[in-house]
Amino acid sequence: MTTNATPVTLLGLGAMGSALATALLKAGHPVTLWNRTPGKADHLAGPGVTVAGTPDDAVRANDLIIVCLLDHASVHQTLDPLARELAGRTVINLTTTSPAQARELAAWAADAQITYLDGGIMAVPGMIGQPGASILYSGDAGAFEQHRALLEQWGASRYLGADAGLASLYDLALLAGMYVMFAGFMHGVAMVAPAGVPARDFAAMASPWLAAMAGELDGFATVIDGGDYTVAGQQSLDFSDLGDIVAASAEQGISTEVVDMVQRLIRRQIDAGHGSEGFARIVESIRAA
Ligand code: FVH
Repeated sequence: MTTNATPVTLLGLGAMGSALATALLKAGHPVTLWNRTPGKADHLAGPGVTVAGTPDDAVRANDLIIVCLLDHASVHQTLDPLARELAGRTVINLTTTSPAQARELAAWAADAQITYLDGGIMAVPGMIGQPGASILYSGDAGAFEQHRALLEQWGASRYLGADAGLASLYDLALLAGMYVMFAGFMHGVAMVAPAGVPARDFAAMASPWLAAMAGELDGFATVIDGGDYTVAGQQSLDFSDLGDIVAASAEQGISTEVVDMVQRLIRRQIDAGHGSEGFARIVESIRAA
């Protein structure tokens, strides 16, 4: 075990908190653990582990406090009574919150003289400490730099700026992309199911197809940032009309909600006279709520 590794307090030993603690222990960091329900640290017992009976004891043990609880409300319920003990220490909050909640917590921390860094985890617990895991950070730049080596034990670490809400904003925006893609996949599964196609067979075809199509994102981004949807070489909105997909879905007797949503975004731009422009223009349907 490395003896000069920063000692850390970790509040919250759910699935994610446990994975974070395991990675820190593997890297030689002494950890003090607290969880609301006792017993959740039992599987982590061993050299370098101290289990605190109260959150106060856990916070007093170290200058660096990692928080990974259920939600914003549980973070306040846990930290509010500890404001005095937390003053002068650093809190890195990896609990998923909204950008506004992250900013509110950062303001609360500033009032209490607590250094605050917010994090958005782009991984599931099994990925922590493995290639592919990444965590986004925003808030106090000094805290990020000071603890960067420790943060890298969990996954690739990226600092997005002093606005504490940024990590959450990017986190939720990336998750939005993921969930809509997953919904598109589920739509495809439902569409071929009446033809007797098992979801597993469809997934084997959809996975490389969607991976190849992800290569289009860069081109869309270039058009959007350039602000000119008439640039040559793009697939037009008229060509992208999802009428056939909607009709085929209805013929299969399934819900058309997923494709209707995309079709509405396309139609709004066509109806406004932009049918010959590129597909990326649907971002304007989304921007104008
Ligand atoms: N698990 C995942 O895949 C995702 C990946 C992306 C990031 N999320 C976020 O991480 C936060 C923690 O998630 P988790 O997976 O560890 O969640 P649980 O296993 O449900 O553990 C929740 C812990 O929170 C404690 N807790 C809940 N309410 C309170 C409260 N009022 N006061 C104090 N602690 C509270 C709970 O304690 P207990 O129920 O064992 O007593 C767990 O330690 C989360 O924001 C994800 O969105 C994970």
